[in-house]
Amino acid sequence: MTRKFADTFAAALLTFAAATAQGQGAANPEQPKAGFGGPAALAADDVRAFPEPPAGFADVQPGIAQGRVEEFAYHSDVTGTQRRAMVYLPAGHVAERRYPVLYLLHGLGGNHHEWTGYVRAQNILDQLIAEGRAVPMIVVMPNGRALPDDRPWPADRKFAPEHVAGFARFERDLLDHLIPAIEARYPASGDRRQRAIAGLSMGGGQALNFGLGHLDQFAWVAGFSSAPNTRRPAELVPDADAARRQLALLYLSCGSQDGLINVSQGLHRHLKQQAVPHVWNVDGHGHDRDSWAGNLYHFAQQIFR
Ligand code: FER
Repeated sequence: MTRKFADTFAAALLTFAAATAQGQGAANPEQPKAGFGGPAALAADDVRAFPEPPAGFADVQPGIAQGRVEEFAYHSDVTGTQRRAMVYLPAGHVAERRYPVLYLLHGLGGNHHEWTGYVRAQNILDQLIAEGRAVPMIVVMPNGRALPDDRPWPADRKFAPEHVAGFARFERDLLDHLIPAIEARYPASGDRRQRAIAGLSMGGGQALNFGLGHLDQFAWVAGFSSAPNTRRPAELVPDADAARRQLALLYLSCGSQDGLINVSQGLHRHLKQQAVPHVWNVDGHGHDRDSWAGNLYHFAQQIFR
């Protein structure tokens, strides 16, 4: 049983409860199980865009230069507190160059340690950069819960509106406080073409909401297994022409075993209908690190080129 199993089950129940409240799905009590445990309802184009990464891609590999992961603190007027983010600095980085920056956001139960601790993002990046398959980049992994107390909330209050609202409040924290602080402290480029945003689950919804909502700030956007905090497709992409013009890459992924796949499917179908180019990768995983590590592996190779 994965660490995320209980979370996803709760999520599936919540999604079901919401659907039931809207009068959809009420006739079929089997629906949440069908959506969660077994394969979700897949369309013909809900398929893998890439093969599985090679074995060991998220492990420490002997003989490969390692980047440094350090804690960064900044003040936020949104929360009125000192906030923390983890920052990955690629091996061999020099102060004289400006590096592109990927903002990488965690899920509802996580914090600023989730990408390094659970997914092992630093090992994935070390290998890709060492092999020349990814551009050397700075990766900022913030705490996306913009609340005065930003520790993960207990399981029984995880879906409380005040908790979920903290993830929406992170939009101004990111744009007004974190990004300027990162660019003042690190050799980070301030160019939108050199700035990406991606996240998993709740963080996937944030990345889509904030990235597509601020195309002047982000050229590369990815949602992995995005949660129901994702804005509705028509609201996310009000101007398909602007999205086509300004996005260097829009990347959506989800596991075929993930009960939240309907969120990503809805956006994918809308983008397809609006002819907005995007990557759509449906892998064989669930709501877990296998999917997130694999999609970071593929996304990181495509950005900042
Ligand atoms: C929901 C189901 C899942 C939801 C959020 C999640 C805001 C997030 C899950 C995660 O981040 O792992 O209904 O509503």
